[in-house]
Amino acid sequence: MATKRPDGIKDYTGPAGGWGALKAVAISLKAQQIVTSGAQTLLKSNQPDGFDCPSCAWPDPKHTSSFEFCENGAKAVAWESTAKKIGAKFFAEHSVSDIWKESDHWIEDQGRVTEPLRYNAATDHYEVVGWDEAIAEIGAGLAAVPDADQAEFYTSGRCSNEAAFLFQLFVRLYGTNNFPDCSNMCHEATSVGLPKSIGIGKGTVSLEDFDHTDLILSFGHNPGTNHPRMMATLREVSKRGGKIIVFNPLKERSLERFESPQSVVEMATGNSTPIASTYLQVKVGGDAAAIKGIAKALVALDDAARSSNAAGAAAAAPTLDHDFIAEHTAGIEAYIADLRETTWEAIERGSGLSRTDLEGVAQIYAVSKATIVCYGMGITQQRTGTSNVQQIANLLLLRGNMGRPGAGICPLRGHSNVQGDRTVGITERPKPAFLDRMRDVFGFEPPRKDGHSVVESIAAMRDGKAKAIVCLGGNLAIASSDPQACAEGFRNMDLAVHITTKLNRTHLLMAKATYVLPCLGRTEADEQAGVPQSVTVEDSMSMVHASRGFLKPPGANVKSEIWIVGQIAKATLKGKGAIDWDAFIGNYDLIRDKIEAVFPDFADYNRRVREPGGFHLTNSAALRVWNTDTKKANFLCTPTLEDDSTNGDPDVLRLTTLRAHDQYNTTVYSLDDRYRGVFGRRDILFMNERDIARMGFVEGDLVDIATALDFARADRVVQKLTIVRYALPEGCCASYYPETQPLIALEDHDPQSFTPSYKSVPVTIRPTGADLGSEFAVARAGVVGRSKHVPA
Ligand SMILES: Nc1nc2c(c(=O)[nH]1)N[C@H]1C(S)=C(S)[C@@H](COP(=O)(O)OP(=O)(O)OC[C@H]3O[C@@H](n4cnc5c(=O)[nH]c(N)nc54)[C@H](O)[C@@H]3O)O[C@H]1N2
Ligand SMILES: Nc1nc2c(c(=O)[nH]1)N[C@H]1C(S)=C(S)[C@@H](COP(=O)(O)OP(=O)(O)OC[C@H]3O[C@@H](n4cnc5c(=O)[nH]c(N)nc54)[C@H](O)[C@@H]3O)O[C@H]1N2
Ligand SMILES: [Mo]
Repeated sequence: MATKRPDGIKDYTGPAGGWGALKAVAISLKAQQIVTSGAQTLLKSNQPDGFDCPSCAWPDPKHTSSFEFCENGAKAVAWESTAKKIGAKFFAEHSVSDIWKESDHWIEDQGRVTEPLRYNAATDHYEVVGWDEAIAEIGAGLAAVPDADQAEFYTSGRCSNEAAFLFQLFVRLYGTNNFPDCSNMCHEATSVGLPKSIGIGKGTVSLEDFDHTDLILSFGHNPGTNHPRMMATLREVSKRGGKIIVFNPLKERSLERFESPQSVVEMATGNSTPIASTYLQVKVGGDAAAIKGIAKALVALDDAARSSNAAGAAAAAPTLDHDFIAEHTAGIEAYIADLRETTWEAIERGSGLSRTDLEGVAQIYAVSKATIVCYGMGITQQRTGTSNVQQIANLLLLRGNMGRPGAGICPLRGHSNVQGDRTVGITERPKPAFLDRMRDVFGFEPPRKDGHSVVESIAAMRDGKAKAIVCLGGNLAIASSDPQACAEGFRNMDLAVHITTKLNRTHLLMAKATYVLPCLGRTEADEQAGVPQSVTVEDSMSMVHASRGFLKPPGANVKSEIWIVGQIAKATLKGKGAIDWDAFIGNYDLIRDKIEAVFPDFADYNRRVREPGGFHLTNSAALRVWNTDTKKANFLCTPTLEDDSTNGDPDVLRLTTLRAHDQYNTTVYSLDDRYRGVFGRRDILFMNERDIARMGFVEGDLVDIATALDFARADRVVQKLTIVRYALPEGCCASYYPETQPLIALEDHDPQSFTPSYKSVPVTIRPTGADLGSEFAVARAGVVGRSKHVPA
């Protein structure tokens, strides 16, 4: 049909990458008014003597001599190193209520915050305050909280190992383990699920493994947008004949075809490289069923091989690695029994894929010599996130694909240092052995009680159980589910402190006392006591390396995160713990010495991190050392196959929430989503053509969507979305994060890891009705219309 498509919607038929990517970079540099300095800055990202790109956690290339082009890394760098700044004049001209009325994009796009700010409730303006005054007041405010467990300390994964380590030292001396962290909304299912399976909560592969793999199974990630530097690796694997099997409900352009902006030939001839050899459009939330299907088929192939061998026919190779299973694993019997009991009918219904397709994958897997499974948010942000991750581990263990070259598990981490922050102690459920090390090294008894994750801290804030919050980066109230709970929570606080590069909407939710403290970004030179300092970060593959910015900071009053954390610690603790915070602030090597003292893996930290490319942290599972309860890798079976939140009702669709191509989490660079054919808007509901017709709609209709789940506070609605047809399975739909946040109840999360189920929201759809109104409507002005959820 050649019907006219809605405004701003086009069919995107080209490959990902290519000239479009180069053009997008030029546009970003221009928008941030940094065309020449920006280009020089980009050449320093992810180089041995440069800064770590603040965008994603994909590792640096092996040959760091050449600049690795990345469109979205370039956007992140341009956004941070913008020439735009805000200070006293801006805040005198704009009240907080006025700023609130602007879009999220507008708020961040005003530029870098250059002065410490304190909110004045009488005038409704932020006002510039001196550092000494701000720090003294914050210290007094934190010290006044009656019980340390009534304070929350959030981190977003851009902060360095050094800042994170100092932050957790301060907070544990203060007396709590309340460390809500962006990881709680992201790869928590990995951190909780994998230790039980393989004894470590991280991926086991290194970048070199991709040179030796012949099969990649990719579940629920969109690298062309979120890990663009991974595209070069996938392209190499595809070019040398490796197979890539994709499981994703949406057809994502970059997983189909990629044109490398670094390849002269591809750019000149327009001959792009195919990525997926097989593309399976699994149902939203259907991955566990799909994985079980592959495993079941693999076991059946193994059975067949055995019986043909027993019958004396031509020798058939077993498809399971029986030696590995016997030597290294526990729990195979129960796991296989569960697979045998699981019917194909249930697998097909749960996954939306056919038995034939899944058996086909098993046949390819059965002959692969080395397999890597990569996965992202499509797997973790589910009610079954933890068990999804464990299913992936099971599948790899069946063929011994752990701890040998070219094989392993590869969770694609989010923020550039989210993994490092966890490694150095940002965790609300600390292990006793780590706390013992903290005690021995620093001579104090750290709190032992588990603290709050994101969901638990927002609940505590909403319910009046928390009094103060300090946010080391991020945009917690917008990134979290349930904006209303977040807004109520922040407004309940006696004290809120935000350490940040830019202003965002969380900073506009006023506590009794609220401060915004401006900090340096990765790209900027950080000098302490006249000496340039480096920080360190850990990537998705456990490589730790240094990062040193070189740009001039945006203002004399913009301080390093380490300096700010150290000053708050001094003012709050007043000598408690006898830590020489000034020494740490003056020389980051001294912080690294203490990290090394607490974590022996970091032995010789200061020397090793100065070597180009840094060093690799020991990964026990990669060495086939299993730090689990059984001292083996555990097959863990999950009897439940399907997330049955739609209750079998065909009018309830499963909504997944996505990042657009021009966005970094809650930061929206522009309203385009090029590879999905969306330009200049985000108020979109992607639906399957047949669902559109079956429900009596046509493309372009304006609809409201409501959650079908009945949590304590029902009536969660997002209004005025435009239906756009898209290649995704029937029964599923998709829209953009964070606009859809009002649909997700705080209580709707994976019970094991507390990861919100952002990727599986059961929704009903109806023609747009009367405006329901909500204060959060303004947050998305011109973007999604209005949303409302009513307190019980
Ligand atoms: N440019 C840019 N880079 C980023 C970010 C960014 O926002 N912008 N964010 C960073 C962060 S913090 C993170 S965590 C990562 C996120 O990186 P990704 O994990 O790639 O994140 P998403 O875009 O949320 O979703 C990924 C994919 O999951 C698919 N999906 C949705 N539901 C399901 C499902 O049920 N099953 C399966 N198999 N697939 C599903 C979607 O179609 C989409 O292609 O990227 C990091 N890098
Ligand atoms: N519906 C839905 N919700 C989601 C997701 C989803 O897929 N769907 N994804 C979830 C995921 S994976 C994540 S990780 C979270 C993200 O949650 P957050 O990490 O809290 O959010 P960001 O948008 O990355 O934070 C951006 C802000 O960080 C600040 N910032 C930027 N750079 C720096 C810096 O160098 N230092 C400091 N101190 N501050 C800085 C700026 O103020 C900027 O506005 O969102 C989660 N929420
Ligand atoms: Mo993330």
